[in-house]
Amino acid sequence: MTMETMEQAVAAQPQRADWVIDQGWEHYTAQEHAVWKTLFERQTALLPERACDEFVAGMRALPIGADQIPDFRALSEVLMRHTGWQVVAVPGLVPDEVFFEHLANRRFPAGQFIRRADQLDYLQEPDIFHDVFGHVPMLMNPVIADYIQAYGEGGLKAQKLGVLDQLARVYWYTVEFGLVQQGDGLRIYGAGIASSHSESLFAVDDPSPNRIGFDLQRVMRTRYRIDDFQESYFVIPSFDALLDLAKIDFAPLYEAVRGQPELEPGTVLPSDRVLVRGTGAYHRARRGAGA
Ligand code: HBI
Ligand code: FE
Repeated sequence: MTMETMEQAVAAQPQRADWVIDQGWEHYTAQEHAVWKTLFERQTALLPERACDEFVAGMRALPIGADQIPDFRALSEVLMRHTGWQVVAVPGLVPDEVFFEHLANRRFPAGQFIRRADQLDYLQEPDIFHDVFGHVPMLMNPVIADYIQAYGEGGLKAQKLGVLDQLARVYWYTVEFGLVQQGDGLRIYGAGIASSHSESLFAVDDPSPNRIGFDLQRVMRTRYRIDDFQESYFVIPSFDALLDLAKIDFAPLYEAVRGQPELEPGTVLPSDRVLVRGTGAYHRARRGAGA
């Protein structure tokens, strides 16, 4: 999320400094549970051939099903046993430092609300479907569990150094929009893809986007789109790559990246390890239409 969207989104005053609210599970309406069911069934039909094995395994082991919006108490109980994480409810986007503080302490702040039935495909703030369906299954994996905690710690440091944009890109192109090489092809592990029907199809099956081998400094320089599908996805060879990333001291890298130009989302460099060179057709058509 950009700083601009953040400032608009977090205008309301929270009751608590950590922004945590009660999920109030008992108060979800039948219509809200029905929206969850629609989204859940649509994504579940799509993901077996597209999501990575870890995502599918995490989903199976959690109390997440079609019929009801999940209860954070039940999710946290299972997560705590596996990887020491909890899910806490927040109203929507929270300020960066609040977000990082939660992650650094292995608490995942999840939107309490669910999108309306007429907004199934697009919304600006992370709701319970994005956060729980997209993120929580991956938190069952020990490598991702440590990586996201490290991001929280790294975020607190990056804020002090004034290099949050660079770090946020790493989060964006891994936790939110990451692809992983697995068996016979490229699979989804990023929550922004896994929780989106249209982007799951686009990221895996469409000839338009680039799929480029993940390179940390390259990603730190690459801007991203928050309002449309990504033009490039970055591919890790396996989750061991994230294990290594979680241990890296980013401070010298921020220095190295500072002197280099920023890259537009669709740029392909001669030095890139290109797995799939996209046609770019989708975004070219969008720009042609004045978007
Ligand atoms: N708050 N609830 C919520 N979810 C996010 O993903 C989130 C946030 N606040 C800040 C934020 N993300 C990003 O801007 C940081 O990762 C940089
Ligand atoms: Fe997210």
